[in-house]
Amino acid sequence: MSDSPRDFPPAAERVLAVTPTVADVDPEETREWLEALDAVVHVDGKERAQYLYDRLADHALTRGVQSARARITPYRNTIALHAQPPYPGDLELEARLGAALRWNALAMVVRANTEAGELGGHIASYASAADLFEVGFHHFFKAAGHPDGADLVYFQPHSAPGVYARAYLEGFLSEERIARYRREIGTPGLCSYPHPWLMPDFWQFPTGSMGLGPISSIYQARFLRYLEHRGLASTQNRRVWGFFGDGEMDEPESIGALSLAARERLDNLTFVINCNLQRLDGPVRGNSRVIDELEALFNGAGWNVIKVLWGSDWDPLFARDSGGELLHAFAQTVDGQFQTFSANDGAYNRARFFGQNAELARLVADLSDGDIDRLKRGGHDARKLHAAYTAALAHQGQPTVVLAKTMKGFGMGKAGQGRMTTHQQKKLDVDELRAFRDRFGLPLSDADVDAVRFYKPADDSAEMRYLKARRSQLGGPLPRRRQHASHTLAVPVVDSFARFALDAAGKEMSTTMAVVRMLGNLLKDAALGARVVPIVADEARTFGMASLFRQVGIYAPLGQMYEPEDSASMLYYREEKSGQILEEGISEAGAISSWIAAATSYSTHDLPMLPFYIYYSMFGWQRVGDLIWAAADQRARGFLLGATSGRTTLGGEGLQHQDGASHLGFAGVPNCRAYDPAFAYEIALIVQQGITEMLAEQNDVFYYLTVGNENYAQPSMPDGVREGVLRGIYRLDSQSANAASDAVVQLLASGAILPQAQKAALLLAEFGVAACVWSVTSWTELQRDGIDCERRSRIDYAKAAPLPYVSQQLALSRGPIVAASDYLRALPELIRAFVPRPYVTLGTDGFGRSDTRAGLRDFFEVDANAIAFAALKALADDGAFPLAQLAAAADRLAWAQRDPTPPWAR
Ligand SMILES: Cc1ncc(C[n+]2csc(CCOP(=O)(O)OP(=O)(O)O)c2C)c(N)n1
Repeated sequence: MSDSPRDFPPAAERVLAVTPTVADVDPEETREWLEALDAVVHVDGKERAQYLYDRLADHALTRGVQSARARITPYRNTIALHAQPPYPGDLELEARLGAALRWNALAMVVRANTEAGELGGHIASYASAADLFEVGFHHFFKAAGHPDGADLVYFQPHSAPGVYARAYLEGFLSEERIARYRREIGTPGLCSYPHPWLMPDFWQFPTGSMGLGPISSIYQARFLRYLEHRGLASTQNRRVWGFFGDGEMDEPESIGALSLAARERLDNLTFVINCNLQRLDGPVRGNSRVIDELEALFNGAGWNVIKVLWGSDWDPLFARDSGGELLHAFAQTVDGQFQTFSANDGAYNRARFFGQNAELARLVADLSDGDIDRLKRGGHDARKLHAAYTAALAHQGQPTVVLAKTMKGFGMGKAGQGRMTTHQQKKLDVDELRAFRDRFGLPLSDADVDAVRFYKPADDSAEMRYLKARRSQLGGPLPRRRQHASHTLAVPVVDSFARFALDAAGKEMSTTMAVVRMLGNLLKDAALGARVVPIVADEARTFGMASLFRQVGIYAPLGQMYEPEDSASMLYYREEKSGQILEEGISEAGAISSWIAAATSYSTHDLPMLPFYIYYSMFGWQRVGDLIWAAADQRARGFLLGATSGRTTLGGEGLQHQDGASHLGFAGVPNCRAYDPAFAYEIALIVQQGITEMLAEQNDVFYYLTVGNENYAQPSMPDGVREGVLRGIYRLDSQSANAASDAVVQLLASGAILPQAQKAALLLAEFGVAACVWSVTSWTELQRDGIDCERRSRIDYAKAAPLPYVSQQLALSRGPIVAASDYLRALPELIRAFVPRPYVTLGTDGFGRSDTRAGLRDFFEVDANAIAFAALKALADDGAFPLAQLAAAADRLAWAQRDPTPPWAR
């Protein structure tokens, strides 16, 4: 089959592509039904027609007949012309500013790719989004200086050049700086996409990974409400705006929390979807209409939907179109075709769109081809957008989505408007640049254009004064990011929340129990308690947190509208408007989004909070790794608690539940301090240090702790261990360390495997081997210190090389070193370079499976027997244990008949 254009189906057949019905077997009958409806509209009016239509739809349902189109309104603007408020701005000045912004954004990308080689960047996305942003900047987005407080705006990431262009006109970014778009090393430049880590005084929200912006913004809007309902901040007049792509809406994260936004009635939230109908490779929905699909989706989720499809110059056409020909023609046009219309000129559109029948042709008979070419889509018309945003602000009880139809590469002419490849376009030739200048009436000479010079109108020009006046009216420039909270919080002493852990005296307890108890105590702290945000994803009972339900309540914006089944119980399921726990249901992505909102509250609300999100470590880690990365970019401060962690500590749950890798993932997150503590007092010290670092010192770090659900004896805190606990390693017991014997071994272990190492030490004593046990609280912190020392030794090569902390500690000991954890071997391997003597690592490589803890530890070879045997073998290799005795040891330690296939191959 040929793929030439003439093989595409004619318009009449294309109807079927967007109308999900079977073929029309009786067109005459169809026409009669449609005419009957037309007659009702004509004679009795729309209201009556609506009534009949709804009755018919209800009746149809009783016969099992459904309509897939029930949630789709006609393909025109939701706000009728007569309902459109007068435009409050100066359209002429805004157009001039818009032209300057478009030019500078384009120039930034073109220069980055001509002067500095292939740095990448996007022109076409901002070309489509410019008016969506600018109407917001001129008339809606409130900044920090506004009496209502600041709005929070999530910008479409690949439209970042437009936001930089504005900051350039506002004087925040210098010309030198914008000339360094996508060049961040050395002299300050600009990051590709919004990254708070790299531009901490500017960007607030990292949106570069598609889908994270939508879900984060929903939970941000919810967090605004949470603060309000808990009496912590007044946020009722603040708004969250999210600008996202229509292609981006395919991401599960984009749509996964839509119903939450509706359920919680987040009318402080507005999404503006840039429906330029294209994504990176091609049309978002070539064979149907993405706007219809999104309308149905958002409607179904309970949102208020406002469509902005056609610009003001279409109004007279609609007014003349008494027969509904335009809507009929739109109904027959799929997005792939709309894209082709936008890539072609007025003559083409007259022939191919308006030329479909005489009535349509008549509608544009008095327009020139140039006029037809200039007919705008709604997303490029400030008046239409203003009307939509105004309606969104006025709408109560639901979040609003504005579906704004735009053209990708708008104004790029033949160089890119509506072209399949426009997303990736980074360069324009001289003719194309000049055409762009002419299209937007920019006052640039040919020489300016040829040199792609940036353009800034004079400071005292009318448009610049307008730009500044509008922003000053709205409270100042935006985006701007607060780097530190204006106040710090008093850090509680460890005793106040963890006395029980310091003096555990051998009491059996799991580390999960310990941390939950500390959390309960911190919630009672006079200074800090109200700022603690416990977050769970439907696992509170698993982690023994049910007591917190009663203690601080579960946040529920509508309160508790039912009598809970367990109301008679002490620990009943208490939901309330001012509840403190964020119970997110089964949505790890939602829960981490809440955590991000709380963990960045010091910046977005100048209100430091202390979130603890406790979750199944496997699901939190594997599922939402990208959101954790975004949290790190955003300089989140808070605690992530990976509970039921480890591959052998979570018994029966099996392969999909057992986490053996999360610590390796966090090793790659530069501002995360990750710990695998074994004892309750270790947790107490780490939590206290975390609070100090994040809330008092205001360092942009967050803490990850793995905790387990295995009960074992918790010792009281020995003296002098604080530094070691925090830096990553300390010696637990030294009773046998100084033994005169040659057979001395060092056993390093973390978390739930530490008690196994302690048992191994006892086993080794049977063989005359002195074993010294070390608790490794953080392999990753040790490695960071090690690589830092190693690097410093190369920088200050003339000086004595600094010794990594782990090397210092182990230097005083003797014998081979055996390390074990409940994670992959790669975790203890992180420190191999800094371990002074022979080093053997044990870990849980492979798929988990269901069994008892003992069975699993035997299988993965991280139990006391395996550790003890590894120690004996290492000693034998060193000549410190007789080789001949290994066979007897293997028998004693159940090592004699191991399966030759390793666990990771089974
Ligand atoms: C998770 C993720 N996947 C892929 C990309 C690469 N990417 C960047 S922009 C883009 C297309 C965006 O299309 P759309 O959302 O429609 O925005 P438009 O530029 O058309 O306005 C893609 C695939 C990304 N940034 N994030």
